[in-house]
Amino acid sequence: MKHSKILVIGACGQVGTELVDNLADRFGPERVIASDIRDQADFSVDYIKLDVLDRAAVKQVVIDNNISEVYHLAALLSATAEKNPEFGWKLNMDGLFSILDLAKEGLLKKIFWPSSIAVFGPTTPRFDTPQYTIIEPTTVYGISKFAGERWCQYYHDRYGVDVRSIRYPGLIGWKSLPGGGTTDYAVEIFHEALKNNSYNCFLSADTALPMMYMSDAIKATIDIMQAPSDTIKIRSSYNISAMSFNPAEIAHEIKKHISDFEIQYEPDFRQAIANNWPASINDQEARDHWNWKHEFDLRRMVVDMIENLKG
Ligand code: AKB
Repeated sequence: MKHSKILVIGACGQVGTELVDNLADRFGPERVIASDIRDQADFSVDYIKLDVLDRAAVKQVVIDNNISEVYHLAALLSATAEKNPEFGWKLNMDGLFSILDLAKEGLLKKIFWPSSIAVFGPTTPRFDTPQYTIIEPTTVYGISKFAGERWCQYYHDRYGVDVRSIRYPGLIGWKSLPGGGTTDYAVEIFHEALKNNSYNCFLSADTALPMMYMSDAIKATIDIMQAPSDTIKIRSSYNISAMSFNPAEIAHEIKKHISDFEIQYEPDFRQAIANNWPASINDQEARDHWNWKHEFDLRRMVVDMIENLKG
């Protein structure tokens, strides 16, 4: 019998590039297909150009390739969506419906779709933010993620769709650059520190945000998809957490390795976005339900980032 395949949509992004390699290592490259809006991309697995808003094309790819699982990562992140709210809403919502509806039709067995800490807003408790709390997002990205969470829960409850989701914090990795997020400074800072010994940060020194090293985020993503269905008790999206730090704290940690590193602060429009997000997250439900556990804290993450970026 031919094995069904896994499709990653939005594979060229920060999470996708690492997720594809991990899925290929775990399940075999012949079982993974990467897709994105670009004409071409360099993956160790088959690549298909695909616009998630083209429903007919997505359906054809799913049928032609015997796809049973989709990781749907294509989205405009917080900073980019603020610059183009209409398209941010369209891509983030219509893209999700395109995949949820294929599962509703019975063409997909399982879906992963990421939500974000951006669902939280100024009325949410800022520290140790619980799974269940006040949720009043203020960005287009946050509103789309919160609406998406409710639709995931609805499609699960009403149509039995096996959709699984986590609220990503800021993600830090060395294999690819992020694009369009408010937490991107925590990746840029390493590149600039190694190239110029200096970084001009677009958030203020004391802006603490929840963060996670990419290897932990990939582990959480694959773990939640591999967990037995009855352990996934939340079908909107799970809080997950690893560390929390502000720009001054990460700069201090980097200085231990690059002693002449200097940081300056020049907050821009992204400061207002970060001000409304939690500083730290409580993820007890994810830990209890499907055994989520992080490995990297700030110190270990900085060592690993610098080692790998130095090459
Ligand atoms: C962003 O900054 O927009 C993202 C996120 C927290 O979802 N990294």
